Amino acid sequence: MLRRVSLLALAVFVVGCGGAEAAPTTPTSSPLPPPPPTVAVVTVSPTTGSLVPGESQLLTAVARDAAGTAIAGATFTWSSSSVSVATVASDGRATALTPGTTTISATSGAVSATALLTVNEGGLIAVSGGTVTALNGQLRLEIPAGALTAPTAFVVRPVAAPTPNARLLAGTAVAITPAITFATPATVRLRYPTALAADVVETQLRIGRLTDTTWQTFAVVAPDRVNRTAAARVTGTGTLAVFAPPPSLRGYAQRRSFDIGAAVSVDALRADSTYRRVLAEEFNSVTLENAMKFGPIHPAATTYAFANADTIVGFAVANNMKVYGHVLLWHTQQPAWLTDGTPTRAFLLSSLKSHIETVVARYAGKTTSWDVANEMIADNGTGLRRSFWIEVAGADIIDSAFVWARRSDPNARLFLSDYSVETVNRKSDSLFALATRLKAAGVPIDGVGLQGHFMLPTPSAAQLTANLARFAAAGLDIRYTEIDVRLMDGTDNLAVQGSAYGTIIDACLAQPRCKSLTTWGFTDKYSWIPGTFPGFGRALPFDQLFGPKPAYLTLRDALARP
Ligand code: 9MR
Repeated sequence: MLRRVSLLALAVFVVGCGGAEAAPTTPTSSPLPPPPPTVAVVTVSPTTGSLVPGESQLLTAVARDAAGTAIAGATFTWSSSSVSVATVASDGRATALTPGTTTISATSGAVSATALLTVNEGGLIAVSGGTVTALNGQLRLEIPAGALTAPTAFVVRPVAAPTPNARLLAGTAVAITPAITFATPATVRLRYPTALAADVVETQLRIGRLTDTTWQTFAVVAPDRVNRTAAARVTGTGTLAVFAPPPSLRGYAQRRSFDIGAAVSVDALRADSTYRRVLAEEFNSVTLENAMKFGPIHPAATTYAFANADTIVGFAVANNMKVYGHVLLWHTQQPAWLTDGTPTRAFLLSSLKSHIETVVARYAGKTTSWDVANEMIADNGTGLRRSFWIEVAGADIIDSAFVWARRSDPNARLFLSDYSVETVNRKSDSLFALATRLKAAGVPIDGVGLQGHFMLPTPSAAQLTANLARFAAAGLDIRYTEIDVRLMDGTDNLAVQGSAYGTIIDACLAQPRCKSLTTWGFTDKYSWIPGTFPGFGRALPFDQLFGPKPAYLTLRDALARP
């Protein structure tokens, strides 16, 4: 049989050769290779994908000519529309990085095709040694017999927020459906797919069980950084959820006992659920941007308006965030009843005293610190600003403000804050002189707030570090209290801005007495900059759509470093 086939093949070969010899013309030089077929259509498969961070998926592309024939050896250029969500290698392998969606394109010739890739937050989960597999964002949990009264297999999938209550637990739930019953206490063990997420396991991880409308959380035990697992003992019936926090500023800051804060606008907080979500996920402290200022909170001599401040403080407490009180003694945003006419020293002293006693005492136990005196130094840097407080009441009103604040809340850290004082310069020299005078006089001052309203170019690391060092050496804490880096409209310098944010936070992290950085707002959607500096904007780490900018990533990288 074999032999017969070989003979037949030989016969065909001979006939073929003879045909070629009989051709009317014989080429005199070797023929040019045929032109590559024109690509008419590209297809990519699969056209959609769903991964969790750390997973990857191979996409394949095929190019066809106008006749629909696949073109062998066609080459493709791969790209991802959002490289922070997922990257794609030259062989079509997409690797998921952070939650979001991205369009993966394969281009051959002038023709492209795309696949939509969704990256979900999530982790892996196992119960009492059960096995788990993860594929394309679907997690399958095999529960060992005896651990549960329910059937032994469940599909586990990432969900955005099963109930509004889920948001009370930082992170996003990975839920088991349907509800399951643990006949006896069972150990739930989970593993994170990325090293990044593992870094926050110890401080951020939550395991919860949904009963009716409330989440009962279980303490996470035995976190194991090497194997990236953590476990909890779980009992009862309900939908079990694992809250796997996305890597956040807050998660990393918490780990190093650092306060990463944002100034909060009450209007945005009330109106914008994305604002609320990002604020609570990314920050562990808030400063009230306006709601505790003298005019807004004390509009008439005997009237206080606490509602806005209460709203922000309530949000912070509910989300386990620190509250920085801002501000008691300042020359701006004063109520007319205080400044109109010709106030006397006695009137200003008694008004400020009762103001501080009322406001500081009301929030005692909720505020961890206060900006007691703000912007006391003259803009030309030579000594005190000649505000009406100082002109009428005298410089010792500053001393008194600190004393009244300490008496009204003995646990709050008390700060003196100013702007254009971030490097060693004439103004910061005056701030240093004031702060050290107060401290030497026994006034209860704990530190200075360097506001940090910057534009490009920002100071060098050495300039920032030298200034921090002298306040620290004087026994004062230092904070960056109002950071923003404004950009001129029409310029494309987000990367430069990002490294500026990195330099600023690195300077703080390198100084043991600098344990806090607050940005003045956090999204360009609600920043004071465009209204005050026309032609400038984009000063904050999140853009107007709450997308993280390079500045966000440099802050996060800095906080994540050991
Ligand atoms: O961001 C605040 C803005 O909404 C107010 O209109 C303004 C009023 O003066 O105050 C802004 O916040 C300031 C902060 O309280 C003190 N340092 C400078 C800040 C920017 O002006």
